[in-house]
Amino acid sequence: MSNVLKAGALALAMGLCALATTAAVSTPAAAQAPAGPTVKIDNFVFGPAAITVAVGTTVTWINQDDIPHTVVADDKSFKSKVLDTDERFSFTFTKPGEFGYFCSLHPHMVGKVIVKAG
Ligand SMILES: [Cu+2]
Repeated sequence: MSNVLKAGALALAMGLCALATTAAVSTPAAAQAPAGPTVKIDNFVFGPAAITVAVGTTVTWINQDDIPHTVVADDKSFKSKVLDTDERFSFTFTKPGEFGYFCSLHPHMVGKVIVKAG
């Protein structure tokens, strides 16, 4: 449980960092930093490839690549539209477990969200 809390605090700190960083850049897409943890998509890679969150956490994927990608759960429990550069997809994980996902345009791109009970 303390690891989850630490992860939450780290994500919050990272979010504040991102907010401070993007504040100077007045692009509309960067104007609103997501509240929860983020997974960045860049150079055909989900980063971090695996993320651990508490039940109830909303994870936001941000496509920072210059080509389109998607975020699709292995079990199809979530599925984004095609995300162009700087577009985002968010999903709230309400059940514990390990949720693998991939990019349907480039199926070799895979990641995982590990959801821990609170
Ligand atoms: Cu892709």
